[in-house]
Amino acid sequence: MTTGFSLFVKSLAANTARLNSGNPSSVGKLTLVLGNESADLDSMVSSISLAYTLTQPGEIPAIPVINTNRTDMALRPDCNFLLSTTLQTSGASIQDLTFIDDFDLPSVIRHYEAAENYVVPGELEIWLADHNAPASRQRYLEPFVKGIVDHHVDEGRCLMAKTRIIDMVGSCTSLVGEMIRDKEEHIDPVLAKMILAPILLDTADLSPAAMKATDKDRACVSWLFPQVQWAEMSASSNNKDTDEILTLDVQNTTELFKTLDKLKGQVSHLSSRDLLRKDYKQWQVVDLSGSTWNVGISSVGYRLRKWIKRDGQAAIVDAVDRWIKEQGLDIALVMAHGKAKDKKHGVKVYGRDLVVVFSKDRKNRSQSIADGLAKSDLNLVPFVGTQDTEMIRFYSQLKTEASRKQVFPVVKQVIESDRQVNIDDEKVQYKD
Ligand SMILES: [Mn+2]
Repeated sequence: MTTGFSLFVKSLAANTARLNSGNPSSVGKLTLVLGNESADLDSMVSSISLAYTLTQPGEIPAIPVINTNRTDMALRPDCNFLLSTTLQTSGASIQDLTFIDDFDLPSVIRHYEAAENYVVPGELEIWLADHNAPASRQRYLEPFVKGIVDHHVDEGRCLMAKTRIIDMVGSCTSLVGEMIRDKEEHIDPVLAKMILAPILLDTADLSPAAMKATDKDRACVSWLFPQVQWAEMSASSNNKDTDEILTLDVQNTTELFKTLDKLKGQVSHLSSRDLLRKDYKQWQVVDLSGSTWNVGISSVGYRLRKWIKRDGQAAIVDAVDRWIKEQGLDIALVMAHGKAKDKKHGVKVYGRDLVVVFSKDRKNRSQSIADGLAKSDLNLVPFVGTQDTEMIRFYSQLKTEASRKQVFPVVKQVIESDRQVNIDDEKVQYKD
């Protein structure tokens, strides 16, 4: 059966060449659907499925853009596996996808900027999936953003976008799923499995304990479930040996979740640098003195205690320092999270650690920023067994449900309300 989805998937292979053709507008309207720069499964599937549903029959297909370098796919075995398997079933491959380093995005944009006066307005449309403001390195996209579908705190940008769907559900893919469902109740079974996957991964299989799933996520899963082709229960499926064979031929949502979660959790072989860049986002925040801070947050699925045991505190700090230099950061936050054995009860419990590292240039601000973070509702307590310095703080984050989605707004608020205090100001205060 050839469905709209398999036609769309087969069209992916032509996209990169079109963007590199030197004149992308010669074939008419260009719609780019960008995921966010952390490029997790939610982001990738959101941009692919949103590009699919934005494409009208008979029109030139919208182009999903994976907002990370092509080689970085190796750091994301869960994405690699789900996408290669589903795309293959539809007669395509992961090679056919367009990654951010496959073409020169600024030059494509310049082409439309130059043409704006004599090309019909709306010839270039940018859609943001899984983020609501372009990444700090992609700010120049802002005038072209026509649509947003996202589940992060609204950063209040791109207010001219004609579509702004921002709803803090568990998975952005649930919002795209809702849009697809409005147009077509019955979808291709491969698409159903593709969009079900990130919803399960982001909500821990809709687990109430994880407190991530909302009614919209649950509704989307209920809609998708009967449309997925599940594997038949068979005698061999209980055979332990088959556990080692990686397959999407699963019988239910729990098996699908476990397969992907296991892949996503395979990080212990990664170097400190790869751990820092695997799931990374960067922003710009302006403080009360009018100074701009480059803020980088790495989400690391590896607990700090284990990491220190493996590499040592000094090597980790060194890797973060190098990362700060490489990315030009003022402050780097490393959110280490995952299950670890609870010493008291001997059972594995989910927890979070936070490392905050300042650049040398911001040394004089580290105390007030750290104080601001300590006063926040993240419930930070000093990490036991590490040495803090003026530029580095280690914490246990007791508010474990706060992921980067909640932590960034806190950091932003703390920096925005902080300012450079010089010695003269302090003298004035003493006089009072
Ligand atoms: Mn997301």
